[in-house]
Amino acid sequence: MSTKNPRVAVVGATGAVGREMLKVLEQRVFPASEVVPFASARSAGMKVPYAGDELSVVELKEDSFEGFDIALFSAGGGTSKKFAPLAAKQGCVVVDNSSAWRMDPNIPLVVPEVNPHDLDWHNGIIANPNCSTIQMVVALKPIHDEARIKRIIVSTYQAVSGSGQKAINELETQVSRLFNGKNVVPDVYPHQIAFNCLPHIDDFLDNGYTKEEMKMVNETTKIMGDDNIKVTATTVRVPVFFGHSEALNIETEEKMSPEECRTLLAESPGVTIIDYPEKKAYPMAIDCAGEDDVFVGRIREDMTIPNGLNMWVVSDNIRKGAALNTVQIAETLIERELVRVD
Ligand code: 25A
Ligand code: L14
Repeated sequence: MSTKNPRVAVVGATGAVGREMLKVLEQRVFPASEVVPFASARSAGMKVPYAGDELSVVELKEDSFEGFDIALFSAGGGTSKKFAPLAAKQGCVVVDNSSAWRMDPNIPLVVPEVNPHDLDWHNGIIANPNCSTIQMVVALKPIHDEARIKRIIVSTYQAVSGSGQKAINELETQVSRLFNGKNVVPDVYPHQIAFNCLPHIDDFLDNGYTKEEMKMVNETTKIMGDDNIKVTATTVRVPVFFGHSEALNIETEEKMSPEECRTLLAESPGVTIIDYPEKKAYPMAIDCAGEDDVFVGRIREDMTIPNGLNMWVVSDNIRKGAALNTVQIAETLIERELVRVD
């Protein structure tokens, strides 16, 4: 085994995110000595593309991680709960894309542009945050460092790819059936998603919020390392295939002008500014799909409070929101020589 050229397991490799993980590993020339795709028994033997080749999917079993250094998981919370501790026990560091471990105080929750130092205290499992949270904190961390964010009000416009390949197929099928005058029967979502907006992502909780909304509230303070930031969220599913969009309203301790904010974000890692109203230029999901950065535009003053800003933030939820961030965490682990389970 080598920590510079790790053997990598991709768990959930047939899913929308798993396939993108393989693509990102290839595109970034990740220094793996070997990459092996795992999924459930029903996908064993299926071929998935990687590095100009086709890899054969292997059924995930309890002893699968023997001889692996890093495992990238995206197979749902249940799979992560069961298999991530087994992997860590077998000496394989897990970067997990599910919500299973994110709020565990013994598990770092990491966005490499924001809190890479939290990787230093990992115990074999590292959690990759929720997609909507990732793009928000990449845009807001530089502002928080300069002006101290007190409160965030966020409304999201989330693509169907967040709920996996089945949901991508569902939107496609519904659009096509409706155009052909046929009825639609919702399956993944509780209601028709074609030509509609659903203010409902993940399950409802007793407090009236959805789990997705509470992920944005709780994960943000953990990643930013500041419990004083107040977050309130409304998360909405829209009929878009790839790319989550977010309207952010923030209140800061210190004043920051829209111009200062643009200049600051333009030089921040992982952020691209598209903010030219005179040219009708702003970030849009259709342009951001397939890109790596978090795109920010429509930066303007909130004129109802002394220190407030509004902005529009878009990113590819399957890339920066999931697969890319996971691979960046693995790259940072290698850089910092942290591919070790003690
Ligand atoms: O909300 P969470 O918990 O944080 O989860 C986030 C993501 O996890 C997945 C889902 O992604 C979601 O977006 N997920 C969540 N809950 C799940 C659940 N209860 C769940 N997945 C399964 N069960 P997804 O749908 O894009 O990817 C799911 C991947 O996880 C693999 N998997 C599931 N159970 C597993 C497991 N892997 C190992 N062990 C287990 N016990 C799953 O593999 C998939 O890779 P699979 O064998 O179940 O294959 C699913 C079949 O779907 C088809 N398919 C999928 N993607 C594509 C595709 N076909 C064509 N193109 C594609 N891109 C194939 O037919 C495949 O066989
Ligand atoms: O917690 O359906 O990472 O868009 C992210 C995608 C939960 C579901 C998570 C979706 C998931 C969400």
